[in-house]
Amino acid sequence: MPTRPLPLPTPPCLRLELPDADVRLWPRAVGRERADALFRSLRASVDWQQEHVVIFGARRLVPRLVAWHGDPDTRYVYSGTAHEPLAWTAELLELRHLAENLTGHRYNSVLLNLYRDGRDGMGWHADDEPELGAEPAIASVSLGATRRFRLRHRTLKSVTDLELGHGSLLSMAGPTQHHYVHAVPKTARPVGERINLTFRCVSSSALAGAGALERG
Ligand SMILES: O=C(O)CCC(=O)C(=O)O
Repeated sequence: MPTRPLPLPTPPCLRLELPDADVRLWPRAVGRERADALFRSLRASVDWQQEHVVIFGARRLVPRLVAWHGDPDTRYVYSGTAHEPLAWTAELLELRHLAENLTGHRYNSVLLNLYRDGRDGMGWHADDEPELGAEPAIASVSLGATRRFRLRHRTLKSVTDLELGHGSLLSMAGPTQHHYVHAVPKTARPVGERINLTFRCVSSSALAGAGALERG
């Protein structure tokens, strides 16, 4: 009698008890060895770019390196320039598949951030650009050094801190982006490199006037 392959075990998921939010965390979505290999490969193969923003006329470097990949119609406009997506690679498709399977949402693009050390970070913002739709679903995969991720309720001002470790997946969906902002603070602690990938679903008909990368 033919045997069926056993279903792969689903990694454990924590649902955060937060008002006005749908936030779930899979601390070990990617196994250790695969996460090590993905980190090494993405670090070496991605075309990491140092972007800048102009704030009150002053040109400032964004404190991290970035790359934008996705379907051909998922271009982003920021800093006055339309950024065409780079093509999906095997590793990015593998992670997108994992993110879609675990979260139940579909993604057509991914923003990659490389935090070189504790001097790199991301300021408070929400992923609420119009092209992400009414209730944006974001799946955020972390590889490399553990960094603190802060979520702050816009009106209650309550702050929740998560430590996003190697191979973790954080899902933010439903009303989360309307009610919360989030940040990855810089740190004086010695900390190694970290790659974060935020999978998104960008509407092909809308272009952002100020996109996700214009963040301090
Ligand atoms: O690096 C992270 O964990 C967060 C990234 C993020 O907030 C973003 O790409 O909008």
